[in-house]
Order: sequence, then structure tokens, then C-alpha cells
Amino acid sequence: MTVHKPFETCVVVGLGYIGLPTSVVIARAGINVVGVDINTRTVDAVRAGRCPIEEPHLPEALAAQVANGRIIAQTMPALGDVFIIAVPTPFTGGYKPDLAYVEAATRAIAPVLRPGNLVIVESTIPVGATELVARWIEDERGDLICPQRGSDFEPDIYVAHCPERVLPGQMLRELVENDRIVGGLCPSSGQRVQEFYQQFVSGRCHLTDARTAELCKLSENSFRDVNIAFANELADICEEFEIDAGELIALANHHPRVKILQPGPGVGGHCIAVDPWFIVSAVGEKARLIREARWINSERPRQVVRKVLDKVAAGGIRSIGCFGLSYKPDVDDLRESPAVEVVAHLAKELYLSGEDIEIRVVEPYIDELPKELRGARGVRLVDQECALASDAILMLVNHKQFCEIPASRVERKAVVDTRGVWRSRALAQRPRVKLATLNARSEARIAARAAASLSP
Ligand code: SAJ
Repeated sequence: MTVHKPFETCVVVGLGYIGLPTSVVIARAGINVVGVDINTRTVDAVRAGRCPIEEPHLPEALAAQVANGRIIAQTMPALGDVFIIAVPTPFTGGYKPDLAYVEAATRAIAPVLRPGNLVIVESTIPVGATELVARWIEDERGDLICPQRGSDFEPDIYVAHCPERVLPGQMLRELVENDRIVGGLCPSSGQRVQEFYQQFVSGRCHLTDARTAELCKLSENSFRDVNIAFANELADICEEFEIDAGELIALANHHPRVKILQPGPGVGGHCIAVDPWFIVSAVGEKARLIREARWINSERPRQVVRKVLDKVAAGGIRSIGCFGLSYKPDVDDLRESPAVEVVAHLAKELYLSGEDIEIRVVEPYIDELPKELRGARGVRLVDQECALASDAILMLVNHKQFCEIPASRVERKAVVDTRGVWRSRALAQRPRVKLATLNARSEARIAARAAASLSP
């Protein structure tokens, strides 16, 4: 039986939204971490104990681990026992995954790898990419034997995919408590990587093969995307029937086996709006439902803009207060945010139609407008009170502080509430059944009763 040495040093490549909190959790378990990033500003910040990203409790936790020397940061990989790749995997123009960062990170660590090392890909990757990582290592290092898919020989380097599954805003807790999927390129890679995660994860570490782990991660995010698309479609259906979608979904969710998500202005962030394409681009027609859901959700921002323009067309609107820009509530992250897309598109449409309407944006998590909105005509970043004083209100992100705004503050205004924050207002204003929808007999009865009650 091979006796392995303990995990003393872990090299984390990519000090971003996943790499940084992961480094902290590993360091807290007593393992030394060498954080590697090509961005010198990020490296300088971490060295100084400053956290370059917004995440609850991360700044203090990072500062503590840097101060006690457990985490160091540099631009070049160092020797270690475990190598974690946590770099972005965006998609190219044709919705195909772009593995350039994963490849560059793999080739960068190859020169320092030694027999017995673990190489773990945490980045979200398309099916088959862990196999490519093994090939890239062998390309660079003819002296090392990597596993092949399902191989049963003992490799020099253990290679596995262990997708991150944490929710931004809850990272430090979820990194420890969530179950993990460990997809080994061969069984011994899986076992070795499972032993590593068990050092700092209290959730269960489920063993599988690399391809299953890759598709598992993509399926989790696609499941959520499809469910949100269903909620968005339901919201449209509810509008048709003059029903409040929030009430409907809350009631349906009382069924023990129903869990519908919430409609909104679209799906943002760089996971759920991206990952389903990794499946669609690989299997085409076999992923019809996943693709359709993606279209439904990506159409959403334009739909919101059309609703606002309808209100504008009704007249009397000189200013629109837009509430929120982040991709979801209570975070500062504006990446792939549907709210930003809505405001940018709205500004463009108003400009094209020659309307001179001020767009007042309130976003408590930022100090300046993102580049997509800088220079957009009529768009200003304002405080909450100024936005509330607008003629029309567009609720885009249900930040806690926005949810505290009483419905009475917006009562007399034109409101487009994409998050159901003022649901009670919507319910109060829900039109009674229109006479036009009653049948002729009912109309006649109502008229007869009215006539009777008027007669002396
Ligand atoms: N959204 C809705 N309605 C909902 C829930 C979300 O419109 O009912 C929108 C949000 O406003 C946001 C987007 O969807 O724009 C995504 O937000 P999210 O909270 O659903 O997910 P993310 O992108 O922050 O994190 C997801 C998580 N995946 C799942 O919950 C299956 C997280 O666990 C993953 O680690 C992360 O993607 C990732 O990195 O892949």
C-alpha cells in the first residue's frame, strides 16, 4: 500500500471569487496556502492582508490568515502537495466554453509538479475537460504519468474535478458545510482528492468519475436556470389572467413536492447564465429544454424595458427611479447583471425615441456607475430618497433596504416591480373582474339589480 505524506502546502491558482475564500478555509485547517494570480494588483492586495472582493466575513478571515503566515500570495506557482485551479471559464462568441485560462494555469503549474501531487480543477468546465488537463500536464512534463479516464494504474499525478458549489454571500460557511462532488480521472485520484477535502469540509465528499462531476455541476446550475425560466413564464401567464405571480407561487410551494423559484428581470452572475451553454454547445438538440430556458431568461431584460416604455407612453413621466444594479440582492457584484442590462437598454430606447427623461439609479453597493452606464444619456447615480422622488419606479434588485420601503411611498406612481417587493400593493390594486369578462347573463342581472336599487 502506498503511504502518502500529509498535505502541508496547497497552491491555489486564481485568487478570485472562489480561490480566495477557498484559500482561507484551507489555511484555517492548518494547511499552508500559496495563492497565485497573474494580476499583480490582486497579489499586492492579498499580501497586504486586503481583500479585493466583497464577501461577508472574508476580509477579516483573510487578514488573519495572511497575518499568521498561513497564506502567502505571488504571481508564480511554487512547489506544493496539492494544486487547485480556480480560474474563470467564460464562453466565446458562439456560446462555446473558453478553456484558455484553465489551460494557461495548468501549463503554468506543470514545471513545479512532483510525483504524488494532486491537481484539482474547481473551475466550472465542460464535460471531458479534466481529461484535457491531464494531457496538458503530460505535454509539458514528459517525465510524469497522469491518469487516463478510468485507468487503474497508480499515476504520478492525481487529477480530479471537484466543482465549487458555494453561493456568493454565504461562501465561508458553504465552503465548509456543503457536500462536495469529487470526480477522479481514475479511482485512486478520486480517493486521494477526497482525503484532501475531508481535511476542511464537514459536508460529505461524494466520489465519482471526472465526467460525472463535470456534468453534475453544469446540471445543478441548469436546474436552477430552468426553474427560474419556469417562474418567469408563470409570471407572464399570471399577467394574462390578472393574477399576482408572487401569491400564486407562494401558494403552489405549500405543496410538499413543489418548489418554484421567483420571477425577476433575468438571470445574472457568471454561473447560471453561462453554464447551461456548456451543455447546449456540446449536445445541441438533446438539450432543447435547457436551451429554451436560457432564451426565456435572457429575453427578460428586454421585456422589462418594454413594460417601462408602455408606462412612459401613457404620459406624465419625466424621471424614472431604478432600484438596484447588482445581479442579485445584497451583493456588490454587477457581473452579467440583468439590472445593468435593463438600465442600459432603457437609456438607449429613451434616447432613440427623443424622450428627455432622467434615469435615477440607486445602488447602495457602488460609488460610481459601471462602465456600461457611464456616459449613457440621462443616467445618474443618486441616493434612495432622490430615486423615490421620481415619477416612475423600476424595482430591479430586492436588496434588504429596498424591501423596507413601504408600498405607501410608491402608491401614486407608475411602478414596474420585477421582484414582487410591493406585492401587497399589487394585490390591493388588482383589478376586480372586469365587466367585459362577465357573460351576458351576469351583465343583465347586475344592470337589473342596479336599476332596482335606484328606483324610489
Ligand atoms: N434568480 C431569480 N429567481 C430566483 C433565484 C435567482 O431570478 O428565484 C436570479 C438572481 O437574481 C440572479 C441569478 O438568478 O440574477 C443567479 O442567482 P443565484 O442566487 O441563483 O445563483 P448564483 O449565480 O449566485 O450562484 C449559483 C449557485 N448555484 C445553484 O444554486 C445551483 C451556487 O451554488 C453556485 O456555486 C454558483 O452558481 C456557481 O459558482 O456556479
